[in-house]
Amino acid sequence: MTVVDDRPTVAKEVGQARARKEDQRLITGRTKWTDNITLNGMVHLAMVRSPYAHANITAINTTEAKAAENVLQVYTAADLGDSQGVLINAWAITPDQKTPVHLPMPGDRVTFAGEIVAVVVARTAAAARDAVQLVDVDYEELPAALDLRENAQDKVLAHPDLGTNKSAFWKFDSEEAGTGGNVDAAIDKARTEGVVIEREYRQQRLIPAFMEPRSCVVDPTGDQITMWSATQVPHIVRFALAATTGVPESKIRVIAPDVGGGFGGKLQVTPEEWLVWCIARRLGKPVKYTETRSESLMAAHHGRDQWQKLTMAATKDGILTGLKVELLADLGSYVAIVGGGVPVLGAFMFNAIYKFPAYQFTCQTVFSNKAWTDAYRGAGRPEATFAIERLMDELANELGVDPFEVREKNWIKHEEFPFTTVAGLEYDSGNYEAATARAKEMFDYDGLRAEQKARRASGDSVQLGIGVSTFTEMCGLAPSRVLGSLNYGAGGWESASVRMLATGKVEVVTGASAHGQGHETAFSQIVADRLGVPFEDVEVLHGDTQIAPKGLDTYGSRSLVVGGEALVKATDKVIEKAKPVAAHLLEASVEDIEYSAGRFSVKGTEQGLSIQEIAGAVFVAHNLPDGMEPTLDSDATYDPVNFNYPHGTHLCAVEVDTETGEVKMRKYVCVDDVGTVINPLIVSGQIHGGLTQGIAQALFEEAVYDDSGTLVSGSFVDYLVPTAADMISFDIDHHSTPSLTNTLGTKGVGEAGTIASTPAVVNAVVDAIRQFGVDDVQMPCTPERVWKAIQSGGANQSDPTEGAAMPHFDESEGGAQ
Ligand code: MCN
Repeated sequence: MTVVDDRPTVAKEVGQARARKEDQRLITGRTKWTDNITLNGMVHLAMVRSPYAHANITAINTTEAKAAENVLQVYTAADLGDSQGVLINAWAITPDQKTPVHLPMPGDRVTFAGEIVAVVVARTAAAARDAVQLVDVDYEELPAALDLRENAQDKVLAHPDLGTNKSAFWKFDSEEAGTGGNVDAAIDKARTEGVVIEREYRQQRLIPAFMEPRSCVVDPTGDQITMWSATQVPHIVRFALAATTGVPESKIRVIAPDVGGGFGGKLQVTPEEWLVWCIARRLGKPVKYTETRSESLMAAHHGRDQWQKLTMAATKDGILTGLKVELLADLGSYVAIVGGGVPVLGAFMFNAIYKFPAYQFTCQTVFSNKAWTDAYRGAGRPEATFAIERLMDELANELGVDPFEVREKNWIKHEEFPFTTVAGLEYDSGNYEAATARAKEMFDYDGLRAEQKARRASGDSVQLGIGVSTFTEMCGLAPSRVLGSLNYGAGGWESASVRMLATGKVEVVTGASAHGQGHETAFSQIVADRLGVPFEDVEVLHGDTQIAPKGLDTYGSRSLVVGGEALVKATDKVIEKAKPVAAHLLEASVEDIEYSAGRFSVKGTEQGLSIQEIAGAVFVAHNLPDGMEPTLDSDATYDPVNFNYPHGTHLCAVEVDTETGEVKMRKYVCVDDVGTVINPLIVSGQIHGGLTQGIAQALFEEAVYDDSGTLVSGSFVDYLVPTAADMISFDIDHHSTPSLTNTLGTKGVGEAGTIASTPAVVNAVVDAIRQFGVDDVQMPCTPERVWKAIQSGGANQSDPTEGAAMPHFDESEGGAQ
């Protein structure tokens, strides 16, 4: 664990609720989204996509489409051959993971409805789209693998040539890892002497549903090939293009202009980007493609989609003794860039804030004929948090105690930090007691429990439910060494540059790539404080591999804790560089120079110079110390020593109409610990957005395929992204225990709200109707599901969908690690 720097800074900016610099242009639309980019001679692409989930392509007739007005060309896989590129998988979770070759456009067989089979090139986007209808594709339909639990038993094969749907089997066992005891022994003991809670939960498939559809422009006509893309990961896109095509990185410029949201859904190097790149180079012209909303929903990657089998052991007093997790995770039809690793991220979070003495996690990843899955806000951690927080409520119910009682008995006490968990992580700081006390007070926990009791007693048709979630998460991806030990194909560092300009203004370059998070504002606040310059004088540049050549982009709530720390280090180097100049100009020795809040002064005197004065002196270079280079800029690349662990207590009250099954949110309170808050306005915004997405999983959203593998929730009419009208006003507060692993003491916030809120809401729904014998309602808790659960007295609640029971797996089934 590293140590907090003690450099004196005067925090004028950090902690201020500054309105976001970037919002003026974002909110008024005075910016260039990728789709607004128009270049001379630019042509447009539209994709012909498979209507079938699984089919052989027997013939493609492009004659009519090619003859259509304004159509220039139609390409199939046969036309493009190897030049179409190949999608990369950057995370083989086991050495023998089955990873089918993933072409942007397969020539022989389609494996999900929405896969690209041909590309139309036309003078206008409208002409390209119209001509898509004229491409005649003959398919021979094949049986489609659509049920996760059946797929795990190879009933129908998603890729018949693989001979199995099983991609990889991954295991963590505390006894083997030396972090805890034997889980089976703990469960056996609890069966005779204690309590065992066994449940199966389903994490429905979700769609990231970012506001700006994916869009890409490639211009091959300059000295470099320039790609503009609505992506979260310009550096990773550049790497993938360079690594697989042989075009040097210096000849590829990837620009992520303002990007309208991603939520993990834009961390892919996509088939569409590949095809735009390939066709632009082939034609020697700029090419643009922007997807429609339906294409976005069907063909951008999806998230979640797991079955979880959980066995939790405890003593009769409610002390946890063991946890066993068996997961099935649907990969969709390919292993996406980090798709196989998403459930593995969850492996470290099922134990959450609790002191389990024994733990085992196994995961089988499984192919299907659906869109491929990958990171969606939280990536593995919301699934784990949901499971454990639901189980804790079930344990409390079994023991007849308040849900907080079992949590308090088992959580890590604040004086026990740093704490090494049974999953092998070292939590550096936290205070679950304080966050909980504050949340209960804000919620009026006792008052609402009394109301609940009264409503139950009176038999009110509208019942009150109270849900708790005392979550933590690991974020700030991540220490490269740890990622390496998990076989992740990249590092976890981040890079920054700080340049003091002659004018006294500051240019900051970050390798993070914001797509809605407000980095320009928060990063300006950090640098303004450290350099003692006005906030307005700091400009943050990002999202362009030419301007920011080094970076690993934005995901995993890493930008502040990793990128922000790189920024701190680069800023400190600038200060160190300025010190000898100050000493020289003030005719003092370097040892006598003190720095505080933008001013260098001679100890014990009034003499001093501001950093802007020094920047001016360095620029003119008339009077510098011998050998001093005349620049006041610096770079830093930072690799963290640990993840960081935000946590919080979330409390939700819902009203359930027992006659209609309708669930209404009544109150939502959360107290989060994200360490030092740089910008409270941004943090609140992140939590509000995060909560909305987590609540959406609990109550509204689900990607539904029909029996033939067609996505029926293929528009925003069917895929229910909540609007502001569906939400209530959230009451949020912070309790801060600074992280010990970075200078600023910060912890990430980008995913916290999503991770915490889903179980809080479902716990509340179950709490409201438990009196009818219900102990689970499958997500999303629609009125129909809630009503049916009440009517059936809880029968079949865990599994209202048809399909096989969840099978058991072990090492022998899927391959070794
Ligand atoms: N912040 C702060 N104080 C803290 C923690 C964070 O002021 N203690 C600020 C940061 O400076 C940054 C913002 O909060 O401006 C989010 O920071 P961080 O937690 O580092 O997350 P990232 O910037 O790395 O963003 C990624 C994260 C993820 S993983 C998803 S998914 C997500 C999210 O951010 N997708 C988003 N928030 C989103 N917000 C928008 N508008 N759009 C998305 O697609």
